[in-house]
Amino acid sequence: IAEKKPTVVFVLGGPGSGKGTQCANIVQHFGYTHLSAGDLLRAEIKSGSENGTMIQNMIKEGKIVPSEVTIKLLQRAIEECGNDKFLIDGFPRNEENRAAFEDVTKIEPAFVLFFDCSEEEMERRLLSRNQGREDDNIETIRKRFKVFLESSLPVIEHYDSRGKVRKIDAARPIEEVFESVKAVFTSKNE
Ligand code: UP5
Ligand code: MG
Repeated sequence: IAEKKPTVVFVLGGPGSGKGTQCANIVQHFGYTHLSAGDLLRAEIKSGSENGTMIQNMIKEGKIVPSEVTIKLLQRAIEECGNDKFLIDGFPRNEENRAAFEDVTKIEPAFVLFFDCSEEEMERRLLSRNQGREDDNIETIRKRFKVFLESSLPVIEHYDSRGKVRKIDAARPIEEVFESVKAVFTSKNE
C-alpha cells in the first residue's frame, strides 16, 4: 500500500517577519507540526555534529547552508514525528533548495504562506529580540536581508506564478496577523 504523502505548508518571509511566532499559533489552532529549518540547523550546531562548524559559519554570514544538509534534517524530523501535516518554516530559501526538496521527497506544498514586512520593521524586531542569536547583529542582519531579496524572493515568485502563495501583511500586531493567517487555514480552498 502506497503511503499517503504528508501535507506541507511552506512558511516564508524575511528575517524577523514573524514566521516562528505565527507558526506557534498555527500549531495551537490547527494541529500542524512546526519544523523550523533554522532551529534544526542551530540544534545541529549544538549537537556537536561534524557539520556544526560549517553551519555556524554560514549562519554567522547569513548564507544558505547546502541543501543536502538541511533536507536531511527536515526529512528526519518529518519521519520521526508521526504527524501527517507540517509547517516548514524558513525553507526553501533559494531555487536550488526548492528543486532539491521536490526531487528528494516528491512533496509539493499545499500552499505557501508569505509574511510580507518592511526591512525597517524586521530590523527593529531582530535587534530587540535578545535571544542570543549569533546572527542578530546589524552586520549579519544586512547580509540576511540581501540574501532574502536575491535568493529567497525568487522562490516566492515561483510559487506565486503557480497560484500557491497566500500573502499576509505581517507588519501589523501579532494578533492581527494571526487573524489573517487563520482565514487562510480555514478557507474552503485549502
Ligand atoms: N515579532 C514577531 N511578530 C511580531 C509582530 N507582528 N509585531 C511585533 N513583533 C513581532 O519574530 C522575530 C521577533 O519579532 C521576535 O522577537 C518576535 O517576538 C517579534 P520571529 O517570529 O522569530 O520571526 P522569524 O521570521 O521566525 O525570524 P527569524 O530570525 O527566525 O528568521 P530568519 O529567516 O532570518 O531565520 P531562520 O532561523 O529561518 O534562519 C537563520 C539562518 O539559518 C539563515 O540566515 C541561514 O543562514 C540559515 N538557514 C539555511 O541556511 N537554510 C535554511 O533552510 C534555513 C536557515
Ligand atoms: Mg524563525
